[in-house]
This record gives sequence, structure tokens and C-alpha cells, in this order.
Amino acid sequence: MSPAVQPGAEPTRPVGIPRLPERPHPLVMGVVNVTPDSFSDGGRWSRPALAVEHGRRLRAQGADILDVGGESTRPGATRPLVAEELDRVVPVIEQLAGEGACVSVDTMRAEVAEAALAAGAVIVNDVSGGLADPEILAVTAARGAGYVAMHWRAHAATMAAHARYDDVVAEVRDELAERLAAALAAGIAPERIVLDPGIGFAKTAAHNWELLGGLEAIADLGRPLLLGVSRKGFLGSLLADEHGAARPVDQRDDATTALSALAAAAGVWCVRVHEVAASLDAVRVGDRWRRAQRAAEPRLWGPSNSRVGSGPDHEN
Ligand code: PMM
Repeated sequence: MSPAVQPGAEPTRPVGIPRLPERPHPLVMGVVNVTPDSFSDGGRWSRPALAVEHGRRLRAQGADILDVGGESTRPGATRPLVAEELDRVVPVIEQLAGEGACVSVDTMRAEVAEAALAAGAVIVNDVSGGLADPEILAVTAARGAGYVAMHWRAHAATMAAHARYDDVVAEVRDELAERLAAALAAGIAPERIVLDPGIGFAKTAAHNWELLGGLEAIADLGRPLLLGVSRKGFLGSLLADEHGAARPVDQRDDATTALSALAAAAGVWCVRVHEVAASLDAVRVGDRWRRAQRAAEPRLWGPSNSRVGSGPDHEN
């Protein structure tokens, strides 16, 4: 690993990415899926003009980043052709970036990343962390763009079969460390890299919860974290009705908002959500909670300002 990335360092925020807003609290990334088949907003914004309208609305609600994607990663989904993906995302990015938005492109393909960055995107959000198309790392490096490396094991059609772990937190951490090393080796500046545990990707609901409980281990890789939990299946199963039927996708935003607050309290840099306004309030609440906890630490845990050896855990 590059010496520029300090293991165990407190991850703060990426730097050097044009148009990326600086906020005193975690950022909110709004999802703009230009896909006919996404699980969460299936086809609602599949025409570029509708997607642009949707992006504008999310921006007006306070989205710091608009994440434009043209490939559904819903479990079992088939991949679009490269030309289809380009046709979906490029006009939307051109328009939204042209209006001044900070745009990320949600793609695993180098060719799409290249076109998206040329159209004005400033971040490549690669759910495969460079595994699906390793060339994407060089493209991102050459353009000086930000890079989100998500934990991933296989394409949507087969990923369920890869949800096998002995220790999900340790394995995701180690696999992300490899993707971080690959991104650095390709020349992406360390301060432009963000890591994401990939909630819902080759993971069961139990794996997802374990990962959320173990975010600190992932943050130990020394990079800011992005978290995408919005409307995902593990929330549907958590909130199942008394007959065991999962909470429908369009009724999972309150749970998403709750997790946005908890993510901010855990020190996450950015949350990726479909419903921006509520998560914006939530991250501000969670961040304020985090700061209050830190301020209280000396009183709670003793003058050493350290939990180790001085907290109630060690007194009985
Ligand atoms: N999840 C989805 C798509 N892109 N990107 C990142 N970085 N993290 C995620 O968790 C993530 C992502 C799938 O959700 P969607 O179909 O609602 O967009």
C-alpha cells in the first residue's frame, strides 16, 4: 500500500475534485438511474429528458453530487450494450454538469467512464472497484477524477452465488485494500479515492448488517467512506409484515433516512440515496450527534480521552 495512505488514519474527505462541495457534515449523493430496470426506481427516469428533470429536482433538494448510471445492478439483471449505456448517461451528464452540478458516473466500463468524464462528470463511481474493467483505473487517473471503489465480487447475474464469507468484515476490508492498491498503482491520487463496502452486492441481509456494524474496520484503510443502502432489500426484509412479506421498495425511505443518520454518526463521508431532502437532515443530525459524543468523551471515559483501559467496559 502507498505510504500516502495511512492505515488507521481518521478518514475525512476526498480533495482536489472540481465542483465537489465542501460541507461541515457528510455529503448526500442523489441517485439518477437512467435505466429501464433498476430495482428501486425501475424505469421512472429512463428517458434522458426525464432523468435530467429528476437530477435537477434532487439538486434543488440539496444533493451535493448527482450519481448518473445507465446499468442496473439489481440482482439477476442483464448488462446493457456499451452503446446503450453511453446513450443513456452521456446526454444527462452533459446537461447536468453544464448547469454546474457535481456529477459522478455510476459505471464499471472504462469506455463509459471516459465519455462521462469528457461530458463533465468529475467522479467515477465504479461498483466493481476496477475488477470488471481494469482499464477504468487508468482512465480515471489520466483525467484526475475522483474514484469510488466499491466492494464487488461478480456481475448482477451471478452475484448471489458469491455471498459466502467466513468473516465478512475482514474479507471485505482485505478485498477493498486490494482495490485501493490497484487504484493507487494505476496512478489515481490517494486523496481522490473513496471506499464503499458495497451493501447488497454479493451479500446476504446478515452480511449487510455485520458490515454496517464493522464500518470502523473499513475506515481503518484510511480513506473516506461512501455508503449506499437506499431502499435495498435488507431493509425490506427487516421491515417485513406479520406474514413475512417484505416492505415494498417504495416504502423504505424512512428506514433509509434512519440509516443516513447512523452512517453520519459513524463518520461516513457520503450517503448515496434516492430521497435527498430527508437524508440531508439526517446526516446533519447524525454528524451533530457524533461531534457531541466526541466532546463528551473526556467526561465519559476519563481524562486520557481514550476508551482503551478507562471505560466502563473494563470496570466490572
Ligand atoms: N448501489 C447501487 C448502485 N450503485 N454505487 C455505490 N458506490 N454504492 C452502492 O451501494 C451502490 C452504487 C444499487 O442501487 P440502485 O439500483 O438503487 O442504484
